[in-house]
Amino acid sequence: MKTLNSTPRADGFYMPAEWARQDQVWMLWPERTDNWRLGAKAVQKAHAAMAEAISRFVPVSIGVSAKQYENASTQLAHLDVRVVEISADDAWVRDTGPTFVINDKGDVRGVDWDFNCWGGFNGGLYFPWNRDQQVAHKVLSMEKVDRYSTPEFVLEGGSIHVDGEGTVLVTEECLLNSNRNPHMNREEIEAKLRDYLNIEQVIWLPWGLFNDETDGHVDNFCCFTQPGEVLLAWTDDQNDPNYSRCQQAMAVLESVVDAKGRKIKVHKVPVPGPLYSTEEECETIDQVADAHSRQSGHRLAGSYVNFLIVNGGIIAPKFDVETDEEARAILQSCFPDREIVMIPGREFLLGGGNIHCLTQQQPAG
Ligand code: KQY
Repeated sequence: MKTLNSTPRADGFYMPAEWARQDQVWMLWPERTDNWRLGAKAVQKAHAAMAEAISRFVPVSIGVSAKQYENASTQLAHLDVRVVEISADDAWVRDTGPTFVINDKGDVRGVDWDFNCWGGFNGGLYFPWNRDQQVAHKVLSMEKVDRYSTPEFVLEGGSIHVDGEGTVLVTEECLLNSNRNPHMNREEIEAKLRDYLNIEQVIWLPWGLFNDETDGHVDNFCCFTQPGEVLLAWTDDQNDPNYSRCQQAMAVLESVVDAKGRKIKVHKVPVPGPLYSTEEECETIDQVADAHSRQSGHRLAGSYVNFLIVNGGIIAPKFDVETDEEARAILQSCFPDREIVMIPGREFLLGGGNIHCLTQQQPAG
């Protein structure tokens, strides 16, 4: 693996859409007891279920710390997944893993963004995060995939969604937040996205979902379902703090065109709930000074948009609420040729994200 001094754009590489053919999907095994309840045992079970669902469609590699290697290998033994030793500070490989880019010859490379734990010392979620910062490098090295790196530019994979045809969706709440790249303005950030994703058009939604602890990652709010079409989390309840966020996103989406000059068709999917954390769920999470504290009664940023597209399938969260079946039908209508597999998503949500945040697709070469 080489670290390259150029950019994907200069070299003819671009980030493909998530629906492009995939070689594998990466995950990381969760173990932080100050983020996951019950000593992380409940979420480890949920991870095994997620690995099982994904591995029906595409090979899965799971990074595990040395400490958890034996436990994870045992819990995953019945599955056809690869367990490799990668230490990380938590399991959010969407944000700590590489963003893969491809060219027209079928070569694959990876972008290793700078990572500051969703805000560093200005709202970041835990300290330290040095192992997280090494994840992308380790994955690329293991795969012998050449690496671009942006030591001067902080970005998380969950804060971008591309259509593979020149357009990226982001939120101002996250990318313009003073806790990411305070030395850069909107134009300078757009220039980085152009150089490293090889896109032409940035669609800036003002906000992500209410109470999203990543400062409004787009992957929990709005995503492309095909070029020119997006799925947007939606509420008609004017008393829901998401109401104005949805309205503002819609106003932007109705007024822009994408890189190919297309108007955007918007599919709405209901925000589940409202969902709140319970006392029982929070009481077994370790309380430590260096990690974001989790209190009961907190409005959770639950979203059906936080799903993963895999070869032939969609792996989406369900929350045991009445909107689950409506969400399934909407996903099926957006992806008529893919099997919709819904798995329980509450355990992931309690840790601050969901299926998309916990996975990273590696496109086929
Ligand atoms: O939205 C994501 N891509 C990641 C969520 C991270 C939450 C950390 N607790």
